[in-house]
Order: sequence, then C-alpha cells, then structure tokens
Amino acid sequence: MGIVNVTPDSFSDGGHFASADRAITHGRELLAAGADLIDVGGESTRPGSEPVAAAAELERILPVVETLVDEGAVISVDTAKAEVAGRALEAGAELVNDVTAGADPEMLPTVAGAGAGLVLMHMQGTPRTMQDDPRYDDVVGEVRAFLEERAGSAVAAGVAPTSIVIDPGIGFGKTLHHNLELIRSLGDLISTGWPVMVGASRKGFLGLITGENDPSRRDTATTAVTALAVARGAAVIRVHDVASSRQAADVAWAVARTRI
Ligand code: PMM
Repeated sequence: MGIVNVTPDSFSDGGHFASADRAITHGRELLAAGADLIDVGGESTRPGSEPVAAAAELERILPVVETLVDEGAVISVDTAKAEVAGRALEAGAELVNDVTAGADPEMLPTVAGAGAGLVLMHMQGTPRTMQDDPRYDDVVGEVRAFLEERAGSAVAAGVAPTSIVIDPGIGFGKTLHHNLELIRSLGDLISTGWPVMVGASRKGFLGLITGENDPSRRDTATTAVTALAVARGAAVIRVHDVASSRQAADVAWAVARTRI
C-alpha cells in the first residue's frame, strides 16, 4: 500500500503532496513502483496533530480519489470520519482505513452499506496526546483483544468478514519498546486469522534505533520492517517508498512463503 498524504503536516512527507495535482502524480509514481493499492489521506494523524473538519478533508482528497480511480487504481481512504468515508466510497474508493477502528458510530454501517473493505487500527489515546507516556500491562494481548473486538463489531454491523484487515498501529500511543514487541509478536495477531497490515514507514521509532533524524531518510530502516513483517505473514505493508519495500516484500515472501 503506497501512501499519498494530501495534508500540510503528516509524519514524514508533510506538505510535499498538499495539492491535488502533486498528490495525483505521486499516486501514479507509487503505482508504477509496484503498489497494489494507494491510501489517500486528508487529515494528519502525526503525534500532536489537531483534527480537521470533514469539508476540508473532502476538498483535499476527493479530486485525488476520483482521478486515480478513473485511471484504474485501487484506492483506500485514510479517514476516521464516516461522512468522508462515505463520499470517498461513492467516488470509487474500495476500502476505508480507519485509525480509530470505527469510533464514529456511523463508520461501520457506512462501510457495510457500500460493501467496502475496512482496515481497523489500534491506537491508545488520540493523535494530540497519544505519545505522552503510553502504558500497557501487556501490549500485544491488549492490542490483539481490541482488534478482535472491533473486527467482531464490524462483522456484526454487516462488513464482509473477507474484507477486514487489522493493524497494530505502530507509533500510535506506543513507545519504542511497545513497537518492537508488536513487530516481534506479529505472529500473535496473524494467528487471529484476520489479515494483518503493518505501517511502520519512516516512523519515529526507526529514528530512535538508527539515529536518523530526517524521516525521509528512513526508507532503508523501513524495508527492514517490511521484510520482517512479510516473513511473519503480514498481508499489507503501508509505506511511503514503494519501490524499496516492494523488493523487500517480494524477497521476504519468496524466502518464507514459496518454493521457487
Ligand atoms: N500510520 C499513519 C497514518 N495512517 N493507517 C494505518 N492503518 N496504519 C498506520 O500505521 C498508519 C495509518 C501515520 O503515518 P503517515 O502520517 O506517515 O502517513
């Protein structure tokens, strides 16, 4: 999954793709680099970020969704708002990536009504405060229980079980230790039977490990997580630099999962 953030302030590519034309061009580049689907987002979720209104989010994303859908791309919309999700699905997006796992009471019915796919992500707290001292007794167990509960609610709301993906939410209310534990124990999430997505691309914990302060220079670090996650059985990897992670994913898959 290639990331197109149409926002002035996201984790790592903030501002670079904040106009529709540039976002569309970037989406085309990610597809050419080997992305199977593109995640289009109009609201930043970086630590400390403030929410934006639905109208502003829609104004940012709709032209990008419409154009890339017209060109045959599979589009996911990264939003926590049912209203935004509904409009993006009408415009041809095929799945909703919700970092709040359906907190908006209209989200699950909206996705179900459209027959769309759904990514359910775990987050502790909200983006504004989530990195202020996150705590767990058992991070893997708590994340797993939350995601299983949300997946059950999605099915109960009418979302097709074959269209649900779960995501541990790397960096969303998690310390370095929590992130490493979740990646190390990805098998625990995979054993739930739900397809698992991992989004570690360019995130702060990679900077803590490598000493690289510039997020746009963390793609090599990102590919290490891609390879580990695919080898453990992750189904979707959400990244900024598709070319490097595509290669890492293909090699990890060949070694771990197939006999060539
Ligand atoms: N990370 C970000 C945004 N959306 N969605 C899912 N499902 N999983 C993630 O890990 C995730 C996400 C933040 O990263 P960005 O601002 O660099 O896109």
